[in-house]
Amino acid sequence: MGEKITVAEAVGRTIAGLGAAHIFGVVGSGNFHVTNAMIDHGVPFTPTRHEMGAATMADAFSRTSGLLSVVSVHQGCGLTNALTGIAEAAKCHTAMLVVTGDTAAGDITSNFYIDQDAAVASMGAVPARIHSAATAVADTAAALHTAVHGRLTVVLSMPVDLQEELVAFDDAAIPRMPITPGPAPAAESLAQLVALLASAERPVIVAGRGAWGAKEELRRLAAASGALLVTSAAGRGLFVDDEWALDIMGGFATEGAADLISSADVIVAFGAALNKWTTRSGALLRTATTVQIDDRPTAIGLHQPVDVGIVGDAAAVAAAAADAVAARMPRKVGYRTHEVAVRVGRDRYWKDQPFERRAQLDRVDPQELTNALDAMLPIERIVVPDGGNVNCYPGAHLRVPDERGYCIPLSFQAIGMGLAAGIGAGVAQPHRLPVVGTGDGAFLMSLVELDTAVRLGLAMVVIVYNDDAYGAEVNLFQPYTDKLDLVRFPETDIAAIARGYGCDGVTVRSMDDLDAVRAWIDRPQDRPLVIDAKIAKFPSWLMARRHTQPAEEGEPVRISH
Ligand SMILES: Cc1ncc(C[n+]2csc(CCOP(=O)(O)OP(=O)(O)O)c2C)c(N)n1
Ligand SMILES: [Mg+2]
Repeated sequence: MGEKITVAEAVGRTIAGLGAAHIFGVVGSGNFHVTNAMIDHGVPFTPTRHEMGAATMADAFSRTSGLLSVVSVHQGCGLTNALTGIAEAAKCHTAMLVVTGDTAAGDITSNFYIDQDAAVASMGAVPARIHSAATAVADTAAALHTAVHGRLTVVLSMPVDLQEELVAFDDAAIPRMPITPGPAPAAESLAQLVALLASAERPVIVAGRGAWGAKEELRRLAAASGALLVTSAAGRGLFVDDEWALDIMGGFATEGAADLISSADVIVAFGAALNKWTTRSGALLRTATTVQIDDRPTAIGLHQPVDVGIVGDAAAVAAAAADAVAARMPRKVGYRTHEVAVRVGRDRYWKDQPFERRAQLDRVDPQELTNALDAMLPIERIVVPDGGNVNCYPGAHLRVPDERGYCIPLSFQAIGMGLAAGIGAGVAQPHRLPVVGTGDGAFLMSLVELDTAVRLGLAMVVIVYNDDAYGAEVNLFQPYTDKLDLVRFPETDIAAIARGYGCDGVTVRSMDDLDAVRAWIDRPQDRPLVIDAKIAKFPSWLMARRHTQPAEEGEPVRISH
């Protein structure tokens, strides 16, 4: 039978018993008891200053650790504050469980009342709820299993009246769900893949986040096929130690890397969505025969039509194909010629690309600044880019140690997620230095979580590319109008604000000012360093490229960023 405890406690103990790794949250009356129950049963808790920060930290924690994170928020307004972070996690298929209070069924007069299930569903997350005291443990276990096994963001609503009811609880009776193996690939489509790779002259294999578990199998397949390796932004870092790998495919690729990819005759994507960013709106795939492997049937062809779609596990498909290609074509050269080796060496990283330095009076060139920081900061880092004009500098120039050393919280393209994502990723990997690259607009939108980082004693570096503006908007609209006051701001002393929070703060107006950063790195670190980098004001190479490249035929010019 087991002891009698409240539903709130039973929910918390079930979540703890099923192995949740960390909770991030803001506690109110509706989630007080459940959060305490999880903590009491061994799940570490990080109190954040805003629910959006909690959701974003949890998302980044899960992405970079592969473990289940929990977000704990108050009902109604606590949940709505978290919605942007929940949408981001849902779009990125993060296994994350949000626990939240809810008003008692039918109590629409409560100030906290909203239709939580509808709100959550419209974010792309899965609504779940505690239906009764008798089903509380089963409801919780089902929600958690849906999150973990479906790689989904699930929101578990707990009506406040039910939370107080008593239920018999027994740890040993928590339902557990075995992991079921993924679908076996169809023999026919596997044979098509093998035939294509065996005859390809310039094959490229691209891995997304869905292929993280298939690193060695993919390297073997690429070696057997004479293929170059590359990742999507979400999968970045997987092949850092492979000499035949480019860094990132898509908007963040160097021009030389993009040239090598778009010259491929066969492109095979494993666990990558092939969205418009990865493919440069399809331009990188134009001449290749394309194959997409994903364990979700719905992912195949979702963003880009492909020639062959294979539903299957990335590692299993790669291993089977590697053996078959090697047997059919021993010692195949493919794309791995001496000339291509030289090009890969030259064009793999942005730090090696020539550029025109554009420093302005008391303002540094953002590319020169980023390359210098890339060389200066320890490679045991987690790079987290925010959005905006400047996002390509941290996003593409800062190198990463491996796939867990990069977290790009831009699936919803919301600015202001970088700082919290850096904190969540840092909590997941305490041996690594989070390095967040953000604009002044995104930073000032979200800086309240500096308090959380300081409280945690977290060593991290926040590079604020400060142009006193929503630079993306300035650059986007400047060609058409001079009404730009609404996206420009007076100078803000971000280093002083950061010091006020208890961080170290450095203002950079010239490259010589980076000496202070060097000194910070050399000291023992127990708090964030915020670099207020006053940067020269011009469109980044990423924005400039979008301005200069003609829209694809038939494609309307889009103003969305
Ligand atoms: C939450 C959210 N609000 C607004 C936008 C639209 N937006 C995109 S970039 C940007 C400006 C960002 O400014 P900043 O962080 O300073 O970076 P910059 O563009 O100046 O480099 C805005 C407002 C968005 N993407 N997300
Ligand atoms: Mg700005």
